Amino acid sequence: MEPPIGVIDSGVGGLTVVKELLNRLPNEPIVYIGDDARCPYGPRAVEEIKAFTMEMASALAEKGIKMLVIACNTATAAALDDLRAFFPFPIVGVIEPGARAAVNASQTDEIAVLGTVGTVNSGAYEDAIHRLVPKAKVHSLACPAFVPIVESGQYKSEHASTIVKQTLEPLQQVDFDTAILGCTHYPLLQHHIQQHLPGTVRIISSAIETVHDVERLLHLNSIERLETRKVSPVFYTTGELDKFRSIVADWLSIDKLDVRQIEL
Ligand code: I24
Ligand code: DGL
Repeated sequence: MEPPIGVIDSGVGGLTVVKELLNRLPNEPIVYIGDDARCPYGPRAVEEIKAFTMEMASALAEKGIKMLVIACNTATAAALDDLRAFFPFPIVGVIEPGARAAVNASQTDEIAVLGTVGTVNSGAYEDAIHRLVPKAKVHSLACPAFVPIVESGQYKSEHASTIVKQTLEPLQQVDFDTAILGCTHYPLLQHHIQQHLPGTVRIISSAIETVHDVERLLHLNSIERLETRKVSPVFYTTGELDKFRSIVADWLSIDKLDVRQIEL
């Protein structure tokens, strides 16, 4: 068996990236770790997030992977540089691809970034945007109430709409034409977010952009899988197996689910 693409996340949010990978690269084998036992990463200290992310990457490196995708924005912000310096395989984060898509979409070079406290405090999106367009203006907003709303399953509710409206209020004084959903969970709130931003604002979610980068890097390194017989992805969780399995099943609708537990 050839080594798969590894995907790591703080929990189940990274399944949004897996879904896009399965769509665009159906022949690629995938192994995923979700650190459900220690989710969320958003409010944690940088050093802790670095250590947890390194543990997940090491666990996959031991199993053998040809490439790593850090599907979590908070983990990418804290640990991408460290991991790139440490591991020999190519590593893709979710921040650079989202930043690139945003500067391409924006006509005014004024971009809003929504993310967890960890992602916003890191300044990683500002850095990535400024590397591409030095004169861009970046308006970052931490939205700490968003992940709990999604994880409580209320993301479609009127309550969710109210929380989104309140959280986005500081952006009313700000001019921007593009907003980045800088967190795995926010695409589930996209409808509410769009509703409480000016109608002309373009919303960017990074999952699709990230998979473009994966495709490019596979090709560049000549490590694509050429065989077309499908292989089913393998999912590991550090948390409760049954809950994890039901979210994977619900989100990905795969017929043969291989879900296991792992200790880091
Ligand atoms: N969505 C997320 N996390 C959860 C959840 C959810 N519970 C319901 N929904 N729980 O993230 C996190 C806690 N752990 C506990 C241990 O097991 C795993 C989960 C967003 C997922 C994005 C892919 C709502 C829900 C769902 C299925 C699909 C999508 C979704 F049940 F938002
Ligand atoms: N996966 C995280 C992110 O994209 C959100 C959940 C968490 O805080 O761990 O930032």
